[in-house]
Amino acid sequence: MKFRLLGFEVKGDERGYLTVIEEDKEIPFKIKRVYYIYATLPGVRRGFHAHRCGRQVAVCLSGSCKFLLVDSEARVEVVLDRPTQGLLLDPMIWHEMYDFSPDCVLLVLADHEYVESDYIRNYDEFIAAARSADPS
Ligand code: T46
Repeated sequence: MKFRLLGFEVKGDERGYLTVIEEDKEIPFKIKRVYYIYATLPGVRRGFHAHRCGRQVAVCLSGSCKFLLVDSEARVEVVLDRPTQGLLLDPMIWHEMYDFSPDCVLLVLADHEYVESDYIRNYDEFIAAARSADPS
């Protein structure tokens, strides 16, 4: 599956911690857009799509949440619960986010502008497209 967990360095001293993420360094692309998801209500499940071309890195800055990731060959659950870890999502990974803690702040860095045509929101269409791209 085309996801990867990225580890970010912790710079700490007696005042606390600082982590830095830069494009083409810790983030393996140029950052075109930043958004964040927060104050998610209990029981909410979001996402339910794959991106055709866009790449993203999700970082849980506070609290925790889970991702369900699906591609043509596997379904994986990933927990994000620390600001020093990023979930790299390559194109054509179906993702759903859930179990947001009340304090969850989920930062997402994207290599693309927001365009609806980059989304596949129908699961059957996604599975058919993923299987035809990777028939093995
Ligand atoms: C993704 C997951 C992790 C915009 O106007 N601009 C934007 O850049 C974004 C991301 C969203 N919006 C609008 C579109 C909707 O009216 O904000 C509203 C909520 O977006 P959406 O329902 O797509 O949110 P999620 O949580 O289902 O998905 C988001 C991203 O859209 C998606 O790309 O990978 O987070």
